Amino acid sequence: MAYLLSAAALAFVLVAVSAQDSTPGQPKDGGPSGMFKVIGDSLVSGQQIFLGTNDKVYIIDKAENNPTRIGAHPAWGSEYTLGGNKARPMDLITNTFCAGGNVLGNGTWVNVGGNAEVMYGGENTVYQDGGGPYHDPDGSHSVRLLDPCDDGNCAWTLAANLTTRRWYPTVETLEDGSLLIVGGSHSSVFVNDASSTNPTYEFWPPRGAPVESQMLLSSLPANLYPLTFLLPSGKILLQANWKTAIVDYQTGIEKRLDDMPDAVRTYPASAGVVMLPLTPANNWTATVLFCGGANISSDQWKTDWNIAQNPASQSCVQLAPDVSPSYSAVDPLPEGRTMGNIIQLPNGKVLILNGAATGVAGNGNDSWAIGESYADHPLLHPVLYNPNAPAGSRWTKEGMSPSEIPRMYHSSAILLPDGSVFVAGSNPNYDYNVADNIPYKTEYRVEKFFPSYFNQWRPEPQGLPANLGYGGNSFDVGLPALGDMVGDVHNIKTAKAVVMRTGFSTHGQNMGQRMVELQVAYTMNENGSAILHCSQLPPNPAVFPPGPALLFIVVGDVPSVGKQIMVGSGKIGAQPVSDPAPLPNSFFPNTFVKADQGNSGAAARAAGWAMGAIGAVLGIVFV
Ligand SMILES: *[C@@H]1O[C@H](CO)[C@@H](O)[C@H](O)[C@H]1NC(C)=O
Ligand SMILES: *[C@@H]1O[C@H](CO)[C@@H](O)[C@H](O)[C@H]1NC(C)=O
Ligand SMILES: *[C@@H]1O[C@H](CO)[C@@H](O)[C@H](O)[C@H]1NC(C)=O
Ligand SMILES: *[C@@H]1O[C@H](CO)[C@@H](O)[C@H](O)[C@H]1NC(C)=O
Ligand SMILES: *[C@@H]1O[C@H](CO)[C@@H](O)[C@H](O)[C@H]1NC(C)=O
Ligand SMILES: *[C@@H]1O[C@H](CO)[C@@H](O)[C@H](O)[C@H]1NC(C)=O
Ligand SMILES: [Cu+2]
Repeated sequence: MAYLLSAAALAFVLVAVSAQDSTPGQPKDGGPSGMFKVIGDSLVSGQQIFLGTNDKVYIIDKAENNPTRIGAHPAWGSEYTLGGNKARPMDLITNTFCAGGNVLGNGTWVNVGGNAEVMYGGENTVYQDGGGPYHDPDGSHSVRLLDPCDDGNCAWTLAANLTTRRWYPTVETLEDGSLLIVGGSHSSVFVNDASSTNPTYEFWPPRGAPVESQMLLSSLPANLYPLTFLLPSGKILLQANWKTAIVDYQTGIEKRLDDMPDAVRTYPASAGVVMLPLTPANNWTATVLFCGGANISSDQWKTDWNIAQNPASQSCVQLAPDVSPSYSAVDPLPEGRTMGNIIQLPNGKVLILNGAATGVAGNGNDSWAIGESYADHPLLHPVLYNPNAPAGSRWTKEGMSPSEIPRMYHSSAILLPDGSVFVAGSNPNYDYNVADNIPYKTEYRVEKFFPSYFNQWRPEPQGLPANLGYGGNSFDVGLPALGDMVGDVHNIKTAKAVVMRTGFSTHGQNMGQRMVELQVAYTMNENGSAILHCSQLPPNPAVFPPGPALLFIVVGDVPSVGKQIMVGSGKIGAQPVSDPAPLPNSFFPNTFVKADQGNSGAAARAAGWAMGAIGAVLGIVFV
């Protein structure tokens, strides 16, 4: 193998270092790859979380007796600063107990619904106005708004109430950047029944009276937090209990697809559910993956048997609703899991963590409950799914170690810009509870999980845009000294640009989570640097609805640090769309092809962080 010390490459590295502000560099706060690390205290329990800015995660709990106070009452919200690993309490005003949320096309986050005011011990009141011990007025039809900020000065505000009360609603961002708010219940229940259910959807900003859904009416009782996905067709995949439909919310027409096989996936069975990456290779066709949950029939959702020891389902199925009405089985989970949080990673793989091997979501004072938990046998080990691996070998635990913290009911997880996963919550209790005899206490510890790429040198893309639209001109991203950074210049052929929304995480769902791969071409330079030519998003906002997102460049299996960008016009309303400009043909110089003969480049390929770092410092180019 020949090493060539290149003065030009060295100069380039020095320039790159001084221009670090605009280029995502290496993660500032890396950790051991495949492992969890406790990073801080969330102050309130992380029942609902979302990434607001590059540096802030917003945390929403239910109203309960958290020792952290704000004003005259306990706090049930906080803002977590990733940079300093410190949280500040925030006032959520009304009771956010099991609310839903998502982001508008203009960047404002919305948290909707919740429950009535509570008394000590989590006892429900009849709807009240905040006179109880926690000063948490009825939140069941609240609309709470937040414009995330980095200066520590933003606050939640209340907008006009929803038309109806919604406990456990789902919120989906539509292609015009407005929100669809789906289902829930009018009152405090474990699962819905005919008298509690709110079998309707409505919009925000409001578009009048709620619309009744036959699908929600026919999916009792396990239809709280119904599963929704905006499809590239502009229609909504709606899945609840054993039923499935495509809903055209413009006309109210619902088309039935096949029933869900094997297990209930909705709350409280709580499978991990995610839309797999929409890519040029699959023509941006949606496939939704459902993993785990519980095989509980509609007449078994009573608390007169020991649900906490019911084995969770191992079944994984997928559905491509625009292609076929039928589910197909894919590799089952290594072990049955309920309440798994499913996280789309920027390299296309899917991580599942948190949850339990037996039981379901929910809590109660039943004699068989574990403390108050309806689940038991926490699963501490994450599992990784590779949708592109051959059937039979898609799941792995390799290179990953377990957490020490059970994450049971009311846990959450989201991807962060550095590619790590923020993990919070767990509180299967009526009220804040850290009593010694309670096995699953109210949990405030925040962890990060570091996927395998945390021991590899990360691509350092230059010139990432701050905005992306639908179609139009392409943009160029510089990739300096690719051979040094990622071990092999041939990796340029695998380079991807991916746009991700990390979503609003609660109850095992990340509402709005999705990943779109852009069309790309490359120009590899003889000196080892490269240009990645990238199209903007496909000219269809239903592929990726407008609003904030993260943009990553992935080379080989390794993502850069992501940059927060704005997708679309930055406004709610019809999004501008244009034909995509053609990309140049990809180019790879002959010199590399020749030099490669008789030189497998194995050492370079094997080079991890250390080799990349040495190469970067010395300006060595592998030829
Ligand atoms: C590498 O080559 C490209 C294309 O000729 C050039 O634009 C770039 O400046 C070069 N980079 C370095 C570090 O010499
Ligand atoms: C986004 O739109 C909503 C609804 O009109 C509005 O309440 C909010 O203030 C807007 N946010 C921004 C940042 O303009
Ligand atoms: C559950 O039991 C606890 C402990 O006895 C009590 O404080 C609480 O009020 C009960 N909650 C409900 C909703 O029954
Ligand atoms: C929402 O409804 C509650 C009653 O549940 C009422 O007290 C409150 O004033 C309403 N809020 C707004 C902003 O209209
Ligand atoms: C689910 O449970 C039913 C009995 O309630 C059983 O007939 C069926 O085989 C089970 N399905 C699976 C996939 O285990
Ligand atoms: C890709 O999808 C678009 C939009 O649905 C369709 O018009 C086009 O024919 C598809 N292309 C291929 C190659 O299937
Ligand atoms: Cu809940």
